[in-house]
Amino acid sequence: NDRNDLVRVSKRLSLVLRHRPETIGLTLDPAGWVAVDDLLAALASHGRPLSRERLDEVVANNDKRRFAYDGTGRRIRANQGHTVPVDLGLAAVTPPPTLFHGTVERFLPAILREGLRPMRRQEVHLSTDRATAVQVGRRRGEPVVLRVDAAAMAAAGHEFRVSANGVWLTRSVPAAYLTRT
Ligand code: HQG
Repeated sequence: NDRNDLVRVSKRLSLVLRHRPETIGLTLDPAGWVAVDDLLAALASHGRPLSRERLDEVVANNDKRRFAYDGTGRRIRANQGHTVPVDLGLAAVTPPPTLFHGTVERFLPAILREGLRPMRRQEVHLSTDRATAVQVGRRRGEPVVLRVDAAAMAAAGHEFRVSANGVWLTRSVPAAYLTRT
């Protein structure tokens, strides 16, 4: 059905705009942008044709607003979640005092030892609300939610950025700032 197709296209876009642009012969610019014309041509030449109208629908209706056009509508990028190195050009901002991270029990020993690390991604992903963290953790099993003392981190000089779709990003979270909830 249509919803499943939107999800399928969103996953394909996540793959090429966050992780493996080379699989369809694309290169992202340093800020993660790619020309929409190039994206559509690359998808078509790799057997995954997508119309501009359908792309518009995916961008507009995506549950997490994962993708954004630039001001001209000629370029597109993923709002967050990259594994390829990109500089999104987001300004460092003061975070809310508390942020949350959703994970699972099996990662806790390592996390409490070495803190939250970005792993394959460029940054650690945090949310302002607990419910989102529960959802994020649930992707991997029974969710465990960690509270991040963002106020103390900011006071200690850690930088925070917020993506266009409201995900809070930071390079790492030392274990001292984490509490299991
Ligand atoms: C864990 C999805 C061991 C971390 C979601 C997580 C999010 C450690 C996993 C976004 C660790 C990395 C990101 C350490 C962290 N030792 N494990 N020191 N530090 N971990 O997918 O936050 O749908 O890269 O807890 O909704 O789960 O794709 O990060 O379990 O917003 O748009 O290592 O991805 O968004 O996993 O998810 P991920 P995440 P999208």
